[in-house]
Formats: sequence, structure tokens, C-alpha cells
Amino acid sequence: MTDDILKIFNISTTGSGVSTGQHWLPANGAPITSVSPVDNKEIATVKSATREDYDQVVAVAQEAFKVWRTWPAPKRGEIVRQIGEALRGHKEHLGKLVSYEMGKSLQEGYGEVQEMIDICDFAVGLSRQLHGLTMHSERPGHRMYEQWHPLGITGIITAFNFPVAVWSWNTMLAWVCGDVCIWKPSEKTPVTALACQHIAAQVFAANNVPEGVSCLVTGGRETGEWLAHDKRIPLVSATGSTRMGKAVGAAVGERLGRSLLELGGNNAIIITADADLDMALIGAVFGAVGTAGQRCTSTRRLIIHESVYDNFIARLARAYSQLRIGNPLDEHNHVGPLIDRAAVEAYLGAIEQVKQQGGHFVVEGGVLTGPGYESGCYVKPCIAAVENTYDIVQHETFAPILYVMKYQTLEEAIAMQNDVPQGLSSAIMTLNLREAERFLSHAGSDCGIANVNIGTSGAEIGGAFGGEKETGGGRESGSDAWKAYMRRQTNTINYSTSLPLAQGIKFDI
Ligand code: UN1
Repeated sequence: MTDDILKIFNISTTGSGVSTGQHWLPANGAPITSVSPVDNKEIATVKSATREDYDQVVAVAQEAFKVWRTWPAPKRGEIVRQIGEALRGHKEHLGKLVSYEMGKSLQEGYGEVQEMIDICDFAVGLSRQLHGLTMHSERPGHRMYEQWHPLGITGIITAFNFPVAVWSWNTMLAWVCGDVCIWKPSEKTPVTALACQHIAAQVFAANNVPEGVSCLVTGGRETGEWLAHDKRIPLVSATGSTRMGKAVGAAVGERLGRSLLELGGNNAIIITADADLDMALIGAVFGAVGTAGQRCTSTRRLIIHESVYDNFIARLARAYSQLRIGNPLDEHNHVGPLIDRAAVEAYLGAIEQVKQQGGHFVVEGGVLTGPGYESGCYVKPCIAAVENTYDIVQHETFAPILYVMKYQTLEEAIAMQNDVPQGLSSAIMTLNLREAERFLSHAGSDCGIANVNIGTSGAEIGGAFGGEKETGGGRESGSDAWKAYMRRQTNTINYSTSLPLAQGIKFDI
């Protein structure tokens, strides 16, 4: 099914995965084969970067930065605008490729490309709004203000679950900020990355953008380590597991570089006695089974008031019995496969642990077999009644396993919601103003994202995206997240005829 799409993006089934823009290096690293979890078919094999290839890419990026940083920001924005237009033209093909390579539903594949288009639009506007402040100097005849300057090379490490959108959140902002980018995509989804590189290269060629502004280095863990340890890369933005983020954060911190970490979540919805249960049901089911539970914002826990618990669980179970699991390219289906067999093993392992630790399943899980399920990656979304303190509940399992638990008071519910190591997304379902405001207050949710009457997943690009605690503390995408991609410079200018010192210090010579 992908041959036509590969042709559109100029991707050979045995090509290089290393590029500085229009130029593809004859990469000599280990081959990486992308296999679709939809039907277990090989999509393409790409050659990853050797250390030599990598160093060559960094050298080209360094030269490109010297030129790119001098382009006026609105001109850089114009390039991003054209990339947004190209993405609009390719939405169907790229969305399908995302769905096929990653396994998310076609609707979600299109949604992911839409997020890319949206961040392009956002970045275009931003290119005229990289504002600094002016301050009043304490000295007469002085002016003080701040400027935001480009930072240098941004290293971007992305995960398989949003194989292209996360690249665009980082890259489009970094580009309008005057940075150049080196992208290491997930080794599970290299082909969609090649497609993005192709789209960017075409726009760059038409506008004489220097080679090296958009770089791609396909590779495994080692490639990520090169980026993390590399002093030539002032900012490394990494999305993935907490384990990976701790390693990247330590390596970048050791050289006093900057890291922007977007790691695991353990997201809960509190469903109060005053919730609109119809809305709560949609939010909970989409949050838990969308992308087969493989979003960092997926709903992992429902904290339900005891007075509505039995009723809501019965409704959830009915909704789960109607879920259609199967080929994600068939829009009839709600849930596609997990990314690979290792993910299926992790899902089965978590189910075992739930049972061992005392939980019981109100909707049973299991691996699906038979026609249409030959890849072995299709699993049943399941629901387990648990205690929040179970070790397995404290961990993020990237699979459609939903934990449910009861509460009596809102204080107790908020404490349970916060009592996990992660702090990405959270939500409350209530029509009660006091409950909603308490949840959003300084004594409420401790997460980077806190929603009212919306589920935990599906954040818009206009807000800053990221979370606290083991989620890593970084913020990507909207609001003022752009500041992470620039360096701030404070400028004080003396237009008087004397040189008074700050703090009133006298120093006569
Ligand atoms: C992720 O899973 O890494 O909020 C990102 C959401 C999406 C992004 C998820 N906009 O669910």
C-alpha cells in the first residue's frame, strides 16, 4: 500500500537515512528496517549514521547556522509558511504513511499532520513576535533592554508515537528562532521522518536556504548519546521514556547544555459526583484507547467518586464492548495495533503484575489472533480496578490498560491524582465551579496540563506542552515555549557623558 506514497516522497526502499537537507550522505551505519505493525510488512530499510557521518552533518549544520541566523526572523517565518502549505498538500499521503508505519488510526494520522500545519501557522506569526522587554535603568542617561538571539544547533530526539508532529513542534519554532536542527527520529518510524525531510528540502531548495538548516541522522540509542554529549549542540530536545530522558538530561547537564525533556505521563481523570457522565465517558474512552494507549497524554487512571462509580464502570464496560479493533487504515476501526511485539510483551507483563498486586479486571485484556491480526500486535483495551499505590499503577505502561479507583472527598481525589512520579496531564469532569477551581488552584493538580471537562489527551498546539516531576519539566509548542530555543541577552547602553557605576559605587581615578 505504501509504494505510491514512498514514490511521492522520493523514498527508496534501501536508501540512506542521513541528510543535511537536499544532500543525502552515503551513510555507512547499521541498516534499520521499518516494519509496519499493521500487517508485519517491511516498508523500507534505511542506513543509519556512523560517527563519521554524524560529525560531517554537525559540521555542515554549524556552517549553516552562521548564515541562517542572519536571515530576518520574518523571512525565516516565510519559509515555515511554505512548509505549512506543502504539508497541507501532502496531508493525505503523510497521514496515511504515519498511520501505516506507526499503527495509529487514519483519523489520528491526519490529526497528527494537522498539528504540524497548526504549528507552522503559529510559528509564522511568532516570527514577528520574538519580543524582549525594556527596563528602566537605575542610572541617568542609560537605557536597558533585552534581546533574544538564535542559540545554535538544536538536537531533536523524537519517539515513535508521534513520529512527525513532535519534530515539527520543535523544528518550526527553532527555525523561526534562527536555529538549525538535527533530528534523530525513532528507529521504529524512520520512513515518516524521511518523508518530512523530503518536504522540507523541496521548500528549502526553492528558497535557497543553506544546506544544513534541516538535518536528519537516523540511528539508535548511540546516535542519541552523540547528540546529548556534543558540546556543539547547545540545546537537546528529547521526547520519550523517563529512562531515556534521565540519561539525556544527565549527559547534557554534565556539559551545562540545555535540555528540553518531554517524558512519561501517568494521567488521570477525576470524575466527580457532579460530572456530566456522557461527556466523561467520551473523554475517558478516547483518552484510554486512542492511539492504542500510546500517547504520553493517554488516560491511565480514572479516579471516580463512589456515588457514581458502579454506574460509570457499567457504562465504560458497555462502551469497551463496542470498540472495533483492527487495521487502522480502515476508518471503521477505533483501535489499531501496538507498535511492535515488545510492546505487546510489556502489555501482557503489566496485566500479570496488576493481578499479582491484587487488582481485578472489569474488562479483560488479551492478544488478538486470527485473520487481520497476523502481525501479533493487536491487543484488547482493558480496565482494572486497583489501588493507586500499586507499583504497576505508579508506572507508565504504553498500552491501553486503564486503571479505575474510588474516592470519597475531592481532597483525597486530588492527592491520588498527584501521588505518582509523573506530572504531565490531568483532568476533572465536573459541573461544580468550586470543584473545578480547587482542582486548578495552587493546591490542586501538580501537572503541566490541567483540564476541566476535557480528557487528558489531545492538547492544542497553542498552549505550552509538557509536565512536571519525572515528565521532565520541559515545555514545547505554543505560548512562550520558543524562549527555550533562543539565548537572552541583556543590553545596557550609556548615552550620558559620564560613567556612573551601578549600585552607587564610587571609583575615582
Ligand atoms: C505525545 O504523546 O508525545 O496532547 C504527544 C496530545 C497530543 C500530543 C501528544 N497533542 O495528546
